[in-house]
Amino acid sequence: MSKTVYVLNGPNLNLLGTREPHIYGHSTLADVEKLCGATAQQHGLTVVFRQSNHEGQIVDWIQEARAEKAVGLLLNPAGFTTTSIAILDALMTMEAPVIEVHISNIHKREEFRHNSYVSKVARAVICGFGVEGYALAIDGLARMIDAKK
Ligand code: DHK
Repeated sequence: MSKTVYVLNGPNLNLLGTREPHIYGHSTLADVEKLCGATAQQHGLTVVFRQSNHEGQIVDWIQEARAEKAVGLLLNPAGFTTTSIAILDALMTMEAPVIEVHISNIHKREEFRHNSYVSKVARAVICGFGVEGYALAIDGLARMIDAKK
């Protein structure tokens, strides 16, 4: 059985570390990848970690996660959170749990960030913990899939 977790990151997250650090912190995306890898390893899981600024690319990777029978999918949809029906439709095809991650607390921010399409299909949502949210999401996912055994 696959033990792979896909961690997908949307637009502008390639700029982590230099992008509005008062909101998103000082860790880079490479730091987040390391954090995810180390956290997943504690649970005997491996991570496929990707980032794209392009909506269709993210849809392709969600389809890949499904085809590869990933045990879970973490998605920080970033700017596509409140706009992308295509990403929502792709997520609706996933049988494995989808966890929505945001670095910042989107509900404390501008109203246009609040209405997430991804939340309509996500099994769980983590926001406001900074990049630590990725590690918390992997821990939570590991418990979720363990409980099913
Ligand atoms: C990241 C973004 O790029 C924004 O578009 C979202 C999210 C918030 C985050 O907190 O990780 O509104």
